[in-house]
Amino acid sequence: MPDKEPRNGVPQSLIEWVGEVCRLTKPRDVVWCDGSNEELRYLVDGMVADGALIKLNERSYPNCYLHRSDPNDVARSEEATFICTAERDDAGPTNNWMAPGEAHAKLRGLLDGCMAGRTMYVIPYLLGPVGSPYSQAGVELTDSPYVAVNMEIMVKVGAAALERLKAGSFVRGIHSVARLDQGNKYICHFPDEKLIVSLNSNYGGNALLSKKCHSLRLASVMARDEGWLAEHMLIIGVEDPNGTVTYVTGAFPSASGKTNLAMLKPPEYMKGWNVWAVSDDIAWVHLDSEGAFRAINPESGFFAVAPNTSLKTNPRIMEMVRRNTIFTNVAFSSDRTPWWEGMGEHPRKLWDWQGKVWIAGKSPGSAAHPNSRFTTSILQYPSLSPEYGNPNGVPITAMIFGGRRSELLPLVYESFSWEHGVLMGAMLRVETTAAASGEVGVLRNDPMAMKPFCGYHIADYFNHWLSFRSKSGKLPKIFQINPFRLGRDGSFLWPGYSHNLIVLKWIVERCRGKAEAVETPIGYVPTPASLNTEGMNIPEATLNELLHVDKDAWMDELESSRLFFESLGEKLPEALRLELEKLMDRLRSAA
Ligand code: GTP
Ligand code: SPV
Ligand code: MN
Repeated sequence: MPDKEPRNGVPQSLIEWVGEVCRLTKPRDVVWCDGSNEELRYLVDGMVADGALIKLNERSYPNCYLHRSDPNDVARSEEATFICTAERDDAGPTNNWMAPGEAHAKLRGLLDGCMAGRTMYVIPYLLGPVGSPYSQAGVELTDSPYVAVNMEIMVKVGAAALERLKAGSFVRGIHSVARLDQGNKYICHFPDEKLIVSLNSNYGGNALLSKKCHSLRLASVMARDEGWLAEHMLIIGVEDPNGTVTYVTGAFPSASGKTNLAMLKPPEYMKGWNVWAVSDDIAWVHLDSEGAFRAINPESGFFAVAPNTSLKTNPRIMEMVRRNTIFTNVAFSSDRTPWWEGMGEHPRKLWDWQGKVWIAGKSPGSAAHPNSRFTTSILQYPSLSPEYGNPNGVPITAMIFGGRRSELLPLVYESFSWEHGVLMGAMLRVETTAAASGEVGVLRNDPMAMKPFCGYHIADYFNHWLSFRSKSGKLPKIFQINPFRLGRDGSFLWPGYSHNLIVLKWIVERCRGKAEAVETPIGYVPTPASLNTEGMNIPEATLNELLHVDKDAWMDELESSRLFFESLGEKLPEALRLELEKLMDRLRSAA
């Protein structure tokens, strides 16, 4: 049985706040989570008993469960996400804004009695390695046992968190499933109060408040004020055959390949190389005393996309999710083996993500939801970096921007300078995915893959990035990659997944002053020979197409970036405007 009372040593400030929220939301009882295995067992068993989780096949998927969310609650809801700052301009043109007074009034009405008849879980959590100067504490109060069990996998719940929050301030999160009323869905952030309130959703980033809400939206504001970066980035260590490990971060928008790159299994033809995962989604990047970039992963688990994960595309993920995993919105077969599109063979008959019978070739739509996901502890990942728990983080040599782009962007290229790299990130324009509600495949500006996650004015954020020029003597090199180019027949030109290690190798070698490149107007593009594609059998013409710089198409792209920058108003840094002009000039003189 979990604790119904706070244990000795829980700070008074937390006890008082929990009391305050209880008086407002009126739960039937309160559970103080300690993050123990027994507690997780108890919560999971309770959810199986009441049908919120379905136990999967114990032989093939031991201790694995399926959760089906409400069909209207299957992705992040950007339209319901608000930054609540005193001035509208502090949230900037890429965020929804609400005045704090108005937001509090509205939320108070909705919170009143919203947990009646339910249990409220108090979840103290630590983000980042134990003992790290960069770690942070938070507490989420939620009436969702689904959120509680996911949080116990995603972050460090319990003693380590209480220890940290005794020592200082902490982020407060209030979450209620309420009545899943779509018209009253709000995910509100109050940076000045370090407070998050999320109502009427039970899905992923809307409800697991440690993830995008704390680690990115609120943390990005703290990072601006304190001189560091909170980014939507994976962190990996790329090991070469000599055993040297180079640490790299990568910012790609939602459902655009972060988890798969972080968990890449080297192809047969790259003996001696390996990729070690530190993070698959979020990086907190601080400067050390020498001015070098050091990155930690605030999270302790994965909440990652299921579709297209298979033994072929990513055997390491497949191995990892075969035990102790919670699946959300996948399909399963009659023996309760999970299935999703792109996994491979399946029986003719399945139960789809809503629990309806699904017959291959007959039933409409997909069996698994396109944004179906799995939640697994990072400690279960077979190629977890030994540096994952290093309180000082890992030293970053290169930063990559990327995204889903069926045309234009080459497979990989390198920026000329820090400022040019910041421009690359700021210009990121990519196709939307099923990770957020709304249309899929629409091109939109998603600077640094942070459009939905930057908690303040995006032009100030660009300025913050530029400011590292003078703060650091060891700036990482900046690259852009795009494994999603399509050919005329609509199929991917680049096989991606494990083969992306060829691209990582080029990046690592560029950082060491090796690997050849041609100087083009947009940056350094690999020579075909420098990519070492011998092992993978790619036609020469395809490789040339993947590396081609279409100057006219780039001029159109720059025009669209110019308009986007203009829409940001006066705060746009002059240095960025200049970089864009320089890029235009280079393209013009090359044409
Ligand atoms: P979030 O967790 O939403 O932030 O997504 P993510 O950026 O971690 O993306 P993820 O690695 O989960 O990939 C999203 C989808 O793209 C999955 O269906 C992957 O199988 C697919 N994908 C990932 N990498 C590649 C690649 O190199 N090529 C192709 N064609 N598809 C890929
Ligand atoms: C994303 O959308 O970028 C995700 C999934 O990683 S969620 O946790 O829902 O934000
Ligand atoms: Mn991911």
